[in-house]
Amino acid sequence: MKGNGKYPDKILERSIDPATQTMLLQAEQKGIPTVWDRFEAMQPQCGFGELGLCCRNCNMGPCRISPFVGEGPKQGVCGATADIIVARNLLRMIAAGAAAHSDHGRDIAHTLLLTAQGKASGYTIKDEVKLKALAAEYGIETDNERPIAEIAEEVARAAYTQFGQQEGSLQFTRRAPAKRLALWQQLGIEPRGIDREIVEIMHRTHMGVDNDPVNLILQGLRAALADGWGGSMIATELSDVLFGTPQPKQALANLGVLKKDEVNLIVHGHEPTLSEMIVAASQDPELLALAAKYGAKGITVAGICCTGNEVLVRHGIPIAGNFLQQELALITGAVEAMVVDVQCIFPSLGAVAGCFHTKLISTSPKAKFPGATHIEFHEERALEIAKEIVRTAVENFRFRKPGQVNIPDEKTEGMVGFSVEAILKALGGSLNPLLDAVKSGAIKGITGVVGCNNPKIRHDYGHIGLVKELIRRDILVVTTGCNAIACAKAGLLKPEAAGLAGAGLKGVCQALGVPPVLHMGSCVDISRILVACAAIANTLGVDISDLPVAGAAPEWMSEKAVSIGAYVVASGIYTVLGTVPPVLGGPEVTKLLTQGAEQVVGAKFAVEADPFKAADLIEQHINHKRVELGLPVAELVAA
Ligand code: SF4
Ligand code: MSK
Repeated sequence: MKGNGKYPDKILERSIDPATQTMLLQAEQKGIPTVWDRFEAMQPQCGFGELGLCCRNCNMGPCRISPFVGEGPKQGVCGATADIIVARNLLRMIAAGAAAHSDHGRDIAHTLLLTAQGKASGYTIKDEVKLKALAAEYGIETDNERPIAEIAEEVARAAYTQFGQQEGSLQFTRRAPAKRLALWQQLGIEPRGIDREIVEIMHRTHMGVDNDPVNLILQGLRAALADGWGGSMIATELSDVLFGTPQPKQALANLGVLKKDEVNLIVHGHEPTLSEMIVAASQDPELLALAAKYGAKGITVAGICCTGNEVLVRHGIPIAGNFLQQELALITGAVEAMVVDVQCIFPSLGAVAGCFHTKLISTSPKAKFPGATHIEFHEERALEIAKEIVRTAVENFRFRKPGQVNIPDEKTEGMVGFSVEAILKALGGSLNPLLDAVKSGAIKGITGVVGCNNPKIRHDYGHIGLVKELIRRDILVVTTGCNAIACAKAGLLKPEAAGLAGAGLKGVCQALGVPPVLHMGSCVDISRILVACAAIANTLGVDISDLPVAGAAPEWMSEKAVSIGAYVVASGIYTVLGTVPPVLGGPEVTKLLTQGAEQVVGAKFAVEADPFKAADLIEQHINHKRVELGLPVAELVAA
């Protein structure tokens, strides 16, 4: 690729996002290495690792299996084959991903419990209707006479039990269509308790335990289901109860949301408990007065990654960027504090912050970082701690060096906050208008496009290429996580983006006044997509695997994404990945995931890095499902 006069090829090849390009140039000029430089320095990456063929599960190893025909060892020291090693490694990724989401869910249950007991500071129950609906699901008395706090305490305890449960089933799996549930039971993959399934993965993948790749993968699906229909769903539902169920609102996205003349505080990570309080504290008159004293016109809170998505969809707090922009946000020189909780936070941030006046503030006892100041967060003193953090940022404003400040101009407006409840409201209270549009072919199908960024793929190119191509083909897109942020930056969350959609989808969006890409929230909010699919399948009296729907993660990188992919496929949804998971060294495992799974759970994985070819795969799949449902099928739209 030729440079464009403004940026050299190297920068243009790294990202399609203009704000990111501006900051990459800044990084280079300032001599600050970023994730892309480290990725380049890491080349060539370990071929054994890429194929999933190395094992360190015991100290007879490390072992690595040669992928070459006739050459090198074909078994580990214990006799483990390539497929056994690949399956075990994949399962451990699922365990870590499911643990991360679920521990997040547990923390939200903890906050709800403390709130109900009057022990948490600053939190209230924001959605009593949802609380009562959840209580009813758990079989908890919701009599009108019953104090809300009492119901909330029982719901929090009921959610807690889902983690340590040893037998029985997870309550929210009851939301799945009866056919799906029966299939999980028949396959022996219905999750019993969230922690139990994760622990069982760690047991089974210990040296000398489960050495059947198929049996291993089935346990991976069970733990992943415990994430999607358990830990993640608990996180979403209880967050809605505590912080409010998202409703459509306008918000801004990209690094241009940072303000030259205000205190800028970035919240980054995944959990909404602290970021909610930071938002409240940033409006404190005393802190605003302090900011004014130091010459700042106000306090801007902006998000990165999913902690950002949580406050974006609930409060319209601007989002500064997605995963690969976290270092670049600091390189603007305009950030007084970056406050991090858990997940997706680069250990490099402290060093980058150290090049500026920026304070990196870690807050979770579970996640400390080099170069960070640790201000530990506890719900019991949430507002007080949030104020201390905001005060730290405000106090730091006077140390900002104006000569170092370079905020890119780009910020794009979009509509966010499409919870299932909000979608239903937009549809007039019933799924029927959506189903009618799907039945007529105006909307061919629905695809959830989610997941991270990954320097293996040009930043945002995989996301935006695929989403634009899908809406052009009349496929409605629902999105979460870093894809949602990419779409916001690219203007795809504006109702006017309907102009980029095919005629059918455009008509539906214009009639409803919604964009063709619906931002449903953070990574744990992929559980909202499961709930929507279950509701559609239940309304039509079919299984989720019968629906003209698909999933995609064009730039995924995290272990959480592996768990997500596994629960989405186990829920019956065909899923296309943009980066290759480390499984290709195991032919049996690869075949199972990309072919055999279809016969087992009614869905499978595909891997396609080219977003246009990925759109072809998805459209073909959706058309196939439409034929099976007896719905009209239009000709394939060429890429
Ligand atoms: Fe090697 Fe087997 Fe030990 Fe893995 S479990 S390190 S393959 S001996
Ligand atoms: S933040 S898990 S990089 S989507 Fe949820 Fe983005 Fe992936 Fe983290």
